[in-house]
Amino acid sequence: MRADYVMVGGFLGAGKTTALLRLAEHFTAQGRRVGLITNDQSQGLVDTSMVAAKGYPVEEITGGCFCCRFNSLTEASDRLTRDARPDVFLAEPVGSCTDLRATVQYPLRRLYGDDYRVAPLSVLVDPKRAARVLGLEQGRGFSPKVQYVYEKQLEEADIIVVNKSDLLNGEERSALEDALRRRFPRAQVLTASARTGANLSDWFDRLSGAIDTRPAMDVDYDTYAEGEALLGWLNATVDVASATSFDGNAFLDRLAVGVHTRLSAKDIEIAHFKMTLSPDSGADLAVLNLVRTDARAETPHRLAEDLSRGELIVNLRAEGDPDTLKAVALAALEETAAAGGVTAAIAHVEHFRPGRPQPTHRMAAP
Ligand SMILES: Nc1nc2c(ncn2[C@@H]2O[C@H](COP(=O)(O)OP(=O)(O)O)[C@@H](O)[C@H]2O)c(=O)[nH]1
Ligand SMILES: [Mg+2]
Repeated sequence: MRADYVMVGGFLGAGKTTALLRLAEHFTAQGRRVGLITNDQSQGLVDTSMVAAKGYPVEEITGGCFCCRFNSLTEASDRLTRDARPDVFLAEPVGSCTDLRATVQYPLRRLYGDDYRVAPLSVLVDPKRAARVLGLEQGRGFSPKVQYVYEKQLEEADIIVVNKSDLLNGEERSALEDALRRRFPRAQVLTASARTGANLSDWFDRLSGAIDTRPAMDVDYDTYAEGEALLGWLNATVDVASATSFDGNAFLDRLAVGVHTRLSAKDIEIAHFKMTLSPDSGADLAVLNLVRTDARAETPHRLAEDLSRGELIVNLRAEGDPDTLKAVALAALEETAAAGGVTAAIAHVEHFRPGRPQPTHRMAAP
């Protein structure tokens, strides 16, 4: 029996991890075994800790995207097979990556077609971000080379999923769908909400369909590399502790305000800023997300109780200099810790711009 291989792409903050967890629930309810693969340019991922907290088997591929670490992807699948024997793999590529059809989907099909049935490539979008990129709405956004990467992601999709339908009225929804269909005629377009579950069954059904075997798109790797490198990345893992117990939710909120205010003042566009705080005792997890500089922070998960010691993970991706992102995050952390009587010891921090993508394989046809 071949396992299904489902890849869910889309830009940073589109809702890939949320949607992957929905898919995992869906397949588990059908009695199937799932294995998840998260991916990032660096270690210490909020996504991995969120997926692991839900109890799903997960492998993390760090230090590069699937396309540049293709062998790590298949090795991770082999490890999952050994440990959990999944019959569905759910893989989330790095949100700043494109050309996945030529560098992952087609190579998987051609080289590992006996092991996997490769599902159509889904690309999720945040509706606000997409409306701005497509010129339907005015507002802050990314510079042209970052937008190039964004548009290339859409161009190669088998299925474009306009996510977060709960944020749209009927008119906005059809305007966005129409614009996407006009601009990307090869893609199936649908609107759903990974958060509320609305219309997800339509997406799930389409995943069992065939992939479009069109020739891979043209990509200007210089523009792609420059666009990707305009995005700064910062990851930090921090041990937080206090002699008396403290309110972890308030701590995260205050830290987010500190980072957000400073980035706004510097006119830096946030792609995705996410944090988790997990107390050392118990299995609870607080999550905070912010997906645009002019949006509000969201907290899909809160801690039920105060904590005295825990681990904070900060993942920030924004169109700005990594040194600035680090300085901003550390200043906000210091301020928040001091105000709350909390000590914050940095266990790991890294900040960088992604290097030039150099795919292991590139196949123009399936
Ligand atoms: N309103 C709304 N928010 C969503 C939905 N799906 C995801 N989000 C939020 O979007 C943010 C980014 O989600 P995440 O899954 O981490 O995105 P990723 O970077 O693409 O993996 C988080 O705050 C999610 O809670 C949705 O359907 N509706
Ligand atoms: Mg994610």
